[in-house]
Amino acid sequence: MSPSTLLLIVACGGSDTPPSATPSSPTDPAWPSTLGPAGTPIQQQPPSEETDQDQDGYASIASGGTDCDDQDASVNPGALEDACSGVDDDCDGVIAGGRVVLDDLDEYPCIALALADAQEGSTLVIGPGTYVERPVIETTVRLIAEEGPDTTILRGSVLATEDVSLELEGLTITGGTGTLGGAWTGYAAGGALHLVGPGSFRVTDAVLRDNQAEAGGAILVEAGDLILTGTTLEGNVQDASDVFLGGGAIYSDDRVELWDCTVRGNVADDGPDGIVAGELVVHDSVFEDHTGWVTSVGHLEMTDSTVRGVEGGLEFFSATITDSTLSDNPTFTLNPYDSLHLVRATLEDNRASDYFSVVFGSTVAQIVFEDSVFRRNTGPQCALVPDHVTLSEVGTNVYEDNVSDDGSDPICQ
Ligand SMILES: [Ca+2]
Ligand SMILES: [Ca+2]
Ligand SMILES: [Ca+2]
Repeated sequence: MSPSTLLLIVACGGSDTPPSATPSSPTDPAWPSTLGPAGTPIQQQPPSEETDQDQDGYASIASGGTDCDDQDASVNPGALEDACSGVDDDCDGVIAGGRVVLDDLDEYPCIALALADAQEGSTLVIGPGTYVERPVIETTVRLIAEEGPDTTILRGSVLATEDVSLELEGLTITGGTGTLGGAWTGYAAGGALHLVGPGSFRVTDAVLRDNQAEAGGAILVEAGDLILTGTTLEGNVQDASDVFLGGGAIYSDDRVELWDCTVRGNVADDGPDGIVAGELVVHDSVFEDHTGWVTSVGHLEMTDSTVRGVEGGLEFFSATITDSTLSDNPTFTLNPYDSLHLVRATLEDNRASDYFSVVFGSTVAQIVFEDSVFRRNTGPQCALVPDHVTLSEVGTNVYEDNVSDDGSDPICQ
């Protein structure tokens, strides 16, 4: 038997082939090559009515095909999985979604169906599972994943519409691509969370990872304060190149607070890779592994935090940085437009960019060093502080082994 004859028999479901070799659809990977000798097309035959009773183009598993429900044409390997259907739509053996309990009463297979019955102030308790959906929140609610972000995963973006506040806890959100809505007309905004507001927003013990949007890679806040606690923002991307936006992790015109958070490896197409905000308060948190500027904010208040592995720096109008360590940054500049107060801060092993000192100042900024430590920082000239800013020194500051390439004093005053 020649190979082409075998192909024809397989394609026609010949009786001398094993059931597992029976193809189910032209789009089924099991469908054999469509080219005969010398590349000539072979006439394909769809599954018979007997093997494909729901006529969705896929033969039933019982007949050797891949249709896991041959009585439902909406279920087949080519269908899109829908967490709200409660069945395995795409026949991959996994039912997306899980169990969502609304106000301790009713159960739903997905978040969106529970939201449809939610009242102002409702609580949705989300059970373990992978929820493939894009919930739209139109009334103030709490979303609580009791078993935490390791087992409770939302693949999609959340949109909280106008005047809605939101509390979200214990959830991983990944693979979101933002939503249209609010004032950001024309932009897919907030890869994981698009919060229109005005409202107040709390995100606790969550993981927002590998989301992507044109504005706010992980989170876009249009109006309202955002408080994140115990949350990781990692690998999110802002990717609109036609506007200067930044905010690979977060974009907000208002106040953002981070408590015990990690912000790691986010990317913006243009502008700061990490957080753009009107005001940013950072406690017990880490910024690391960014290949560009991490912040652009109005006022920055940082306490008990760490910045490391950054190629860029922190930009702000004014800042107070207290009891924090900024170290091992391959390219790093603290860049105040108005003022910077370092209190019990440690700056070690940072390399200023080609244009800046480690502490620079885009304008005639007022800079105060108080009881802080500066070791092994280097730069092209005036490695620590240039001469155009006003430096005040308070208490006991320690300077060791800071070196300018051109031999100039590390502090040019
Ligand atoms: Ca079928
Ligand atoms: Ca089917
Ligand atoms: Ca499935």
